Amino acid sequence: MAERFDRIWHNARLATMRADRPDLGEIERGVIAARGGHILYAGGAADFPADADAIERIDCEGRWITPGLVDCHTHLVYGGNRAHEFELRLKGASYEEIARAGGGIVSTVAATRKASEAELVASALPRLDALIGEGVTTVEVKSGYGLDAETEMRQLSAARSLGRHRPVAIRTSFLGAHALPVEADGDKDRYIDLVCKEMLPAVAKAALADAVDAFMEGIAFSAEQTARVFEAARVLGLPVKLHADQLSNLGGAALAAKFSALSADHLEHTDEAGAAAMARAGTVAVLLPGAFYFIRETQKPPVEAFRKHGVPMALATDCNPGSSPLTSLLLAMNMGATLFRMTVAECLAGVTREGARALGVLDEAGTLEAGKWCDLAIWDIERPAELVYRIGFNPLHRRVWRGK
Ligand code: DI6
Ligand code: FE
Repeated sequence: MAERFDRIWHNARLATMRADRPDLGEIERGVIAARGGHILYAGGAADFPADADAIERIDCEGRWITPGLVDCHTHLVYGGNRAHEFELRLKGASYEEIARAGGGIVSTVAATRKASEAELVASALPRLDALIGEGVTTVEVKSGYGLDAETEMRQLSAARSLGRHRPVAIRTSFLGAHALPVEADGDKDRYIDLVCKEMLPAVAKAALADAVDAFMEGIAFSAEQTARVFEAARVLGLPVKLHADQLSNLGGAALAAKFSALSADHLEHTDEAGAAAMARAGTVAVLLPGAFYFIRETQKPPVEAFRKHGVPMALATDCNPGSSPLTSLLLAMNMGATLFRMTVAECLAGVTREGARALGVLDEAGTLEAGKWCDLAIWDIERPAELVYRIGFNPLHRRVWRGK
Protein backbone atom coordinates (compact mmCIF):
# COMPACT_ATOMS: atom_id res chain seq x y z
CA MET A 1 0.00 0.00 0.00
CA ALA A 2 1.37 3.42 -0.98
CA GLU A 3 2.19 5.72 1.93
CA ARG A 4 0.69 9.14 2.31
CA PHE A 5 3.02 12.09 2.94
CA ASP A 6 2.14 15.36 4.63
CA ARG A 7 4.01 17.37 2.02
CA ILE A 8 6.05 16.88 -1.12
CA TRP A 9 8.33 19.54 -2.57
CA HIS A 10 9.02 18.74 -6.20
CA ASN A 11 10.63 20.38 -9.21
CA ALA A 12 13.47 21.48 -6.93
CA ARG A 13 17.24 21.49 -7.08
CA LEU A 14 18.73 20.14 -3.88
CA ALA A 15 21.98 20.99 -2.13
CA THR A 16 21.73 18.02 0.22
CA MET A 17 25.08 18.82 1.93
CA ARG A 18 25.42 15.11 2.64
CA ALA A 19 28.89 14.23 3.88
CA ASP A 20 28.99 11.09 1.72
CA ARG A 21 28.53 13.09 -1.51
CA PRO A 22 31.04 15.44 -3.14
CA ASP A 23 30.69 19.25 -3.08
CA LEU A 24 27.14 20.21 -2.08
CA GLY A 25 25.65 16.80 -2.77
CA GLU A 26 23.59 18.43 -5.51
CA ILE A 27 20.56 16.80 -7.08
CA GLU A 28 19.34 18.59 -10.19
CA ARG A 29 15.81 17.15 -10.39
CA GLY A 30 15.01 16.70 -6.74
CA VAL A 31 12.13 15.83 -4.48
CA ILE A 32 11.65 16.06 -0.72
CA ALA A 33 8.81 14.22 0.98
CA ALA A 34 7.96 14.70 4.66
CA ARG A 35 5.66 13.34 7.30
CA GLY A 36 5.37 14.17 10.99
CA GLY A 37 7.98 16.89 10.62
CA HIS A 38 10.64 14.49 9.35
CA ILE A 39 12.14 13.97 5.92
CA LEU A 40 11.14 10.56 4.55
CA TYR A 41 12.72 11.07 1.15
CA ALA A 42 15.26 13.56 -0.21
CA GLY A 43 16.64 12.58 -3.58
CA GLY A 44 16.15 12.40 -7.31
CA ALA A 45 12.70 12.59 -8.89
CA ALA A 46 13.58 9.56 -11.00
CA ASP A 47 13.68 7.31 -7.92
CA PHE A 48 10.48 8.69 -6.40
CA PRO A 49 7.00 7.56 -7.42
CA ALA A 50 5.44 10.31 -9.57
CA ASP A 51 1.99 9.49 -8.21
CA ALA A 52 2.99 9.55 -4.53
CA ASP A 53 0.11 10.68 -2.36
CA ALA A 54 0.41 13.82 -0.19
CA ILE A 55 -1.85 16.27 1.61
CA GLU A 56 0.01 19.08 -0.12
CA ARG A 57 2.31 19.14 -3.16
CA ILE A 58 4.53 22.17 -3.61
CA ASP A 59 6.00 22.99 -7.01
CA CYS A 60 9.37 24.66 -6.33
CA GLU A 61 9.65 25.87 -9.96
CA GLY A 62 13.30 24.91 -10.13
CA ARG A 63 14.35 26.74 -6.98
CA TRP A 64 17.25 25.51 -4.85
CA ILE A 65 16.62 23.88 -1.47
CA THR A 66 19.31 23.71 1.21
CA PRO A 67 19.00 22.38 4.74
CA GLY A 68 17.64 25.03 7.12
CA LEU A 69 20.64 27.05 8.25
CA VAL A 70 22.32 26.47 11.61
CA ASP A 71 23.85 29.38 13.54
CA CYS A 72 25.98 27.38 15.97
CA HIS A 73 27.52 30.23 18.01
CA THR A 74 25.56 33.23 19.27
CA HIS A 75 25.19 35.34 22.37
CA LEU A 76 21.71 36.39 21.26
CA VAL A 77 20.26 37.08 24.71
CA TYR A 78 21.63 40.11 26.57
CA GLY A 79 20.64 43.48 28.01
CA GLY A 80 21.48 46.87 26.52
CA ASN A 81 23.93 47.37 23.68
CA ARG A 82 27.46 48.69 23.22
CA ALA A 83 27.11 51.30 20.50
CA HIS A 84 28.91 53.73 22.80
CA GLU A 85 31.97 51.47 22.93
CA PHE A 86 31.91 51.32 19.20
CA GLU A 87 32.25 55.10 19.21
CA LEU A 88 35.19 54.85 21.62
CA ARG A 89 36.85 52.32 19.38
CA LEU A 90 36.42 54.65 16.44
CA LYS A 91 38.38 57.18 18.51
CA GLY A 92 41.24 54.71 18.88
CA ALA A 93 40.56 52.42 21.88
CA SER A 94 41.03 48.69 21.27
CA TYR A 95 38.60 45.90 22.24
CA GLU A 96 41.04 44.65 24.90
CA GLU A 97 41.70 48.15 26.29
CA ILE A 98 37.98 48.74 26.73
CA ALA A 99 37.60 45.36 28.48
CA ARG A 100 40.52 46.08 30.83
CA ALA A 101 39.06 49.50 31.68
CA GLY A 102 35.84 47.90 32.97
CA GLY A 103 33.85 48.21 29.76
CA GLY A 104 33.30 45.34 27.42
CA ILE A 105 31.61 42.18 28.61
CA VAL A 106 31.08 43.40 32.17
CA SER A 107 29.12 46.44 30.98
CA THR A 108 26.69 44.10 29.22
CA VAL A 109 26.59 42.06 32.44
CA ALA A 110 25.32 45.12 34.35
CA ALA A 111 22.56 45.68 31.78
CA THR A 112 21.63 41.99 31.69
CA ARG A 113 21.36 41.76 35.47
CA LYS A 114 18.87 44.63 35.42
CA ALA A 115 16.66 43.02 32.77
CA SER A 116 13.74 40.72 33.54
CA GLU A 117 13.36 37.45 31.64
CA ALA A 118 10.53 38.97 29.60
CA GLU A 119 12.73 41.95 28.72
CA LEU A 120 15.58 39.66 27.69
CA VAL A 121 13.23 37.70 25.44
CA ALA A 122 11.72 40.87 23.95
CA SER A 123 15.11 42.36 23.10
CA ALA A 124 16.41 39.09 21.60
CA LEU A 125 13.38 38.43 19.38
CA PRO A 126 14.20 41.04 16.68
CA ARG A 127 17.71 39.59 16.41
CA LEU A 128 16.30 36.08 16.20
CA ASP A 129 13.80 37.23 13.58
CA ALA A 130 16.63 38.61 11.46
CA LEU A 131 18.31 35.18 11.53
CA ILE A 132 15.05 33.35 10.85
CA GLY A 133 14.36 35.68 7.93
CA GLU A 134 17.42 34.26 6.22
CA GLY A 135 16.41 30.63 6.58
CA VAL A 136 17.97 29.79 9.94
CA THR A 137 16.17 26.91 11.68
CA THR A 138 18.59 26.05 14.51
CA VAL A 139 20.28 28.62 16.75
CA GLU A 140 22.71 28.14 19.60
CA VAL A 141 22.46 30.73 22.39
CA LYS A 142 25.00 31.18 25.17
CA SER A 143 24.68 32.65 28.63
CA GLY A 144 27.70 34.51 30.00
CA TYR A 145 26.27 37.97 30.62
CA GLY A 146 24.94 37.11 34.07
CA LEU A 147 28.02 35.79 35.84
CA ASP A 148 25.93 34.89 38.87
CA ALA A 149 23.72 31.82 39.18
CA GLU A 150 20.44 33.69 39.10
CA THR A 151 21.15 35.83 36.04
CA GLU A 152 22.88 33.06 34.10
CA MET A 153 19.80 30.90 34.63
CA ARG A 154 17.48 33.74 33.65
CA GLN A 155 19.47 34.20 30.45
CA LEU A 156 19.33 30.49 29.63
CA SER A 157 15.67 30.33 30.45
CA ALA A 158 15.03 33.35 28.17
CA ALA A 159 17.00 31.57 25.45
CA ARG A 160 14.92 28.40 25.81
CA SER A 161 11.70 30.39 25.67
CA LEU A 162 12.73 31.92 22.33
CA GLY A 163 12.01 28.46 20.95
CA ARG A 164 8.44 28.73 22.22
CA HIS A 165 7.97 32.17 20.67
CA ARG A 166 9.26 31.24 17.23
CA PRO A 167 9.42 28.10 15.05
CA VAL A 168 13.13 27.45 15.58
CA ALA A 169 15.26 24.91 17.43
CA ILE A 170 17.28 26.51 20.25
CA ARG A 171 20.39 24.91 21.75
CA THR A 172 21.80 26.52 24.87
CA SER A 173 25.34 26.71 26.22
CA PHE A 174 26.26 27.74 29.75
CA LEU A 175 29.11 30.27 29.54
CA GLY A 176 29.55 31.20 33.19
CA ALA A 177 33.31 31.35 32.57
CA HIS A 178 32.99 34.23 30.13
CA ALA A 179 34.44 37.09 32.19
CA LEU A 180 35.19 37.94 35.80
CA PRO A 181 32.31 39.80 37.49
CA VAL A 182 33.20 42.99 39.34
CA GLU A 183 32.23 41.56 42.74
CA ALA A 184 34.83 38.77 42.37
CA ASP A 185 37.41 41.44 43.09
CA GLY A 186 40.02 40.10 40.71
CA ASP A 187 39.97 36.57 42.15
CA LYS A 188 39.53 34.37 39.08
CA ASP A 189 40.20 31.10 40.89
CA ARG A 190 37.52 31.73 43.45
CA TYR A 191 35.05 32.70 40.73
CA ILE A 192 35.83 29.49 38.81
CA ASP A 193 35.11 27.60 42.04
CA LEU A 194 31.70 29.24 42.09
CA VAL A 195 31.14 28.34 38.42
CA CYS A 196 32.06 24.69 39.02
CA LYS A 197 30.50 24.09 42.41
CA GLU A 198 27.38 26.24 42.39
CA MET A 199 26.42 27.74 39.06
CA LEU A 200 27.00 24.75 36.79
CA PRO A 201 25.31 22.18 39.06
CA ALA A 202 22.27 24.49 39.39
CA VAL A 203 22.10 25.00 35.62
CA ALA A 204 22.42 21.25 35.02
CA LYS A 205 19.78 20.42 37.62
CA ALA A 206 17.33 22.78 35.91
CA ALA A 207 18.28 21.22 32.54
CA LEU A 208 18.90 24.69 31.13
CA ALA A 209 22.08 23.94 29.17
CA ASP A 210 22.86 21.54 26.34
CA ALA A 211 26.59 22.27 26.56
CA VAL A 212 29.20 24.15 28.58
CA ASP A 213 31.43 26.84 27.08
CA ALA A 214 34.29 28.97 28.41
CA PHE A 215 36.39 31.93 27.27
CA MET A 216 40.06 31.02 27.53
CA GLU A 217 42.05 34.19 27.02
CA GLY A 218 44.35 36.68 28.75
CA ILE A 219 41.37 38.93 29.51
CA ALA A 220 39.32 35.92 30.65
CA PHE A 221 40.40 32.51 32.01
CA SER A 222 43.55 30.39 31.93
CA ALA A 223 44.00 26.85 30.61
CA GLU A 224 43.99 25.50 34.15
CA GLN A 225 40.79 27.35 35.07
CA THR A 226 39.13 26.26 31.82
CA ALA A 227 40.11 22.64 32.50
CA ARG A 228 38.41 22.83 35.88
CA VAL A 229 35.18 23.98 34.24
CA PHE A 230 35.44 21.17 31.68
CA GLU A 231 36.04 18.57 34.42
CA ALA A 232 32.92 19.78 36.21
CA ALA A 233 30.96 19.54 32.95
CA ARG A 234 32.23 16.02 32.39
CA VAL A 235 31.02 14.95 35.83
CA LEU A 236 27.56 16.26 34.94
CA GLY A 237 27.63 14.56 31.52
CA LEU A 238 27.53 17.81 29.54
CA PRO A 239 29.55 18.27 26.32
CA VAL A 240 31.93 21.22 26.11
CA LYS A 241 32.90 23.94 23.63
CA LEU A 242 35.52 26.66 23.91
CA HIS A 243 36.20 30.25 22.87
CA ALA A 244 39.79 29.46 21.95
CA ASP A 245 42.80 31.36 20.64
CA GLN A 246 40.76 34.42 19.65
CA LEU A 247 43.18 37.17 20.73
CA SER A 248 46.29 35.10 21.53
CA ASN A 249 47.48 31.50 21.41
CA LEU A 250 47.18 30.01 24.89
CA GLY A 251 46.74 26.49 23.51
CA GLY A 252 42.95 26.63 23.54
CA ALA A 253 42.46 24.40 20.52
CA ALA A 254 44.59 21.66 22.06
CA LEU A 255 42.80 21.92 25.39
CA ALA A 256 39.41 21.70 23.69
CA ALA A 257 40.63 18.61 21.81
CA LYS A 258 41.90 17.05 25.04
CA PHE A 259 38.36 17.24 26.42
CA SER A 260 36.83 15.98 23.12
CA ALA A 261 35.01 19.29 22.79
CA LEU A 262 32.19 19.49 20.27
CA SER A 263 33.85 22.62 18.93
CA ALA A 264 36.60 25.16 19.43
CA ASP A 265 35.55 28.60 18.26
CA HIS A 266 37.31 31.71 16.85
CA LEU A 267 40.81 30.13 16.50
CA GLU A 268 42.53 33.08 14.80
CA HIS A 269 45.75 32.36 16.72
CA THR A 270 45.63 28.55 16.60
CA ASP A 271 48.78 26.83 15.36
CA GLU A 272 49.13 23.68 13.30
CA ALA A 273 49.61 21.44 16.33
CA GLY A 274 46.28 22.73 17.65
CA ALA A 275 44.60 21.96 14.33
CA ALA A 276 46.07 18.43 14.32
CA ALA A 277 44.83 17.82 17.87
CA MET A 278 41.33 18.98 16.89
CA ALA A 279 41.33 16.63 13.89
CA ARG A 280 42.21 13.66 16.10
CA ALA A 281 39.46 14.56 18.58
CA GLY A 282 36.81 15.28 15.93
CA THR A 283 36.41 18.80 17.34
CA VAL A 284 34.76 21.21 14.89
CA ALA A 285 36.48 24.54 14.13
CA VAL A 286 33.79 27.23 14.40
CA LEU A 287 35.02 30.29 12.49
CA LEU A 288 33.52 33.66 13.35
CA PRO A 289 34.45 36.18 10.68
CA GLY A 290 32.02 38.77 12.05
CA ALA A 291 34.15 39.16 15.19
CA PHE A 292 37.36 39.09 13.13
CA TYR A 293 35.96 41.90 10.98
CA PHE A 294 34.42 43.97 13.76
CA ILE A 295 37.44 44.08 16.06
CA ARG A 296 39.67 44.51 13.01
CA GLU A 297 41.74 41.43 13.78
CA THR A 298 44.52 40.81 11.28
CA GLN A 299 45.57 37.28 12.25
CA LYS A 300 43.48 34.81 10.24
CA PRO A 301 42.44 31.37 11.47
CA PRO A 302 44.62 28.60 9.96
CA VAL A 303 42.09 27.45 7.36
CA GLU A 304 44.81 25.71 5.33
CA ALA A 305 45.90 23.67 8.37
CA PHE A 306 42.26 22.75 9.10
CA ARG A 307 41.91 21.51 5.52
CA LYS A 308 45.18 19.62 5.61
CA HIS A 309 44.28 17.80 8.83
CA GLY A 310 40.63 17.31 7.95
CA VAL A 311 39.14 19.47 10.71
CA PRO A 312 35.46 20.16 9.96
CA MET A 313 34.82 23.92 9.68
CA ALA A 314 31.60 25.66 10.71
CA LEU A 315 30.69 29.32 10.31
CA ALA A 316 28.52 31.31 12.71
CA THR A 317 27.54 34.90 13.49
CA ASP A 318 28.85 35.08 17.11
CA CYS A 319 26.01 37.61 17.42
CA ASN A 320 26.95 39.62 20.53
CA PRO A 321 26.92 43.29 21.53
CA GLY A 322 30.67 43.75 21.85
CA SER A 323 32.67 42.00 19.16
CA SER A 324 30.13 40.93 16.55
CA PRO A 325 26.76 42.72 16.37
CA LEU A 326 25.93 40.57 13.36
CA THR A 327 22.55 39.00 12.68
CA SER A 328 23.15 37.69 9.17
CA LEU A 329 24.44 34.21 8.52
CA LEU A 330 24.47 35.01 4.79
CA LEU A 331 26.89 37.86 5.48
CA ALA A 332 28.94 35.55 7.73
CA MET A 333 29.31 33.26 4.71
CA ASN A 334 30.43 36.12 2.50
CA MET A 335 32.96 37.13 5.15
CA GLY A 336 34.16 33.52 5.51
CA ALA A 337 34.87 33.48 1.79
CA THR A 338 36.21 37.02 1.40
CA LEU A 339 38.23 37.29 4.61
CA PHE A 340 39.23 33.66 5.24
CA ARG A 341 39.25 32.38 1.63
CA MET A 342 36.82 29.57 2.38
CA THR A 343 35.23 28.00 -0.70
CA VAL A 344 31.52 28.17 -1.46
CA ALA A 345 31.15 24.51 -0.49
CA GLU A 346 32.99 25.11 2.80
CA CYS A 347 30.83 28.15 3.60
CA LEU A 348 27.58 26.32 2.88
CA ALA A 349 28.68 23.25 4.83
CA GLY A 350 29.73 25.62 7.61
CA VAL A 351 26.21 26.96 8.12
CA THR A 352 24.49 23.59 7.70
CA ARG A 353 26.18 20.21 8.26
CA GLU A 354 29.20 21.42 10.23
CA GLY A 355 27.14 23.85 12.29
CA ALA A 356 24.91 20.93 13.26
CA ARG A 357 27.99 18.84 14.06
CA ALA A 358 29.33 21.63 16.28
CA LEU A 359 26.10 21.41 18.29
CA GLY A 360 26.01 17.62 18.44
CA VAL A 361 22.75 17.53 16.44
CA LEU A 362 24.03 16.16 13.14
CA ASP A 363 21.79 13.10 13.52
CA GLU A 364 18.71 15.34 13.33
CA ALA A 365 19.64 18.44 11.29
CA GLY A 366 22.19 19.95 8.93
CA THR A 367 21.65 17.87 5.77
CA LEU A 368 18.77 16.85 3.52
CA GLU A 369 18.49 13.17 4.42
CA ALA A 370 15.71 10.79 5.30
CA GLY A 371 15.24 10.55 9.04
CA LYS A 372 16.21 14.13 9.85
CA TRP A 373 13.88 16.99 10.75
CA CYS A 374 12.34 18.55 7.66
CA ASP A 375 14.04 21.94 8.12
CA LEU A 376 14.47 23.58 4.72
CA ALA A 377 15.49 26.87 3.17
CA ILE A 378 14.12 27.41 -0.35
CA TRP A 379 16.00 30.02 -2.35
CA ASP A 380 15.33 32.19 -5.39
CA ILE A 381 18.76 31.65 -6.89
CA GLU A 382 20.27 30.18 -10.01
CA ARG A 383 23.31 28.68 -8.32
CA PRO A 384 24.27 28.10 -4.67
CA ALA A 385 27.31 30.40 -4.94
CA GLU A 386 24.86 33.33 -4.93
CA LEU A 387 24.20 32.68 -1.24
CA VAL A 388 27.84 33.39 -0.50
CA TYR A 389 28.58 35.98 -3.16
CA ARG A 390 26.02 38.67 -2.47
CA ILE A 391 26.34 41.24 0.30
CA GLY A 392 23.19 42.43 2.05
CA PHE A 393 20.72 40.68 -0.22
CA ASN A 394 18.32 38.02 0.96
CA PRO A 395 17.07 35.58 -1.69
CA LEU A 396 15.06 33.40 0.71
CA HIS A 397 11.80 32.26 -0.90
CA ARG A 398 10.38 30.08 1.90
CA ARG A 399 11.58 28.60 5.13
CA VAL A 400 10.28 25.28 6.40
CA TRP A 401 10.68 24.20 10.02
CA ARG A 402 9.77 20.66 10.94
CA GLY A 403 7.83 20.13 7.77
CA LYS A 404 5.78 23.37 7.92
N1 DI6 B 1 34.53 36.30 22.54
C1 DI6 B 1 33.80 37.15 21.83
O1 DI6 B 1 34.06 37.55 20.74
C2 DI6 B 1 32.61 37.49 22.61
N2 DI6 B 1 32.77 36.70 23.77
C3 DI6 B 1 33.90 36.04 23.69
O2 DI6 B 1 34.27 35.30 24.56
C4 DI6 B 1 32.56 38.93 22.95
C5 DI6 B 1 31.52 39.23 23.95
C6 DI6 B 1 31.42 40.70 24.25
O3 DI6 B 1 32.30 41.51 23.96
O4 DI6 B 1 30.36 41.06 24.82
FE1 FE C 1 31.37 34.16 21.21
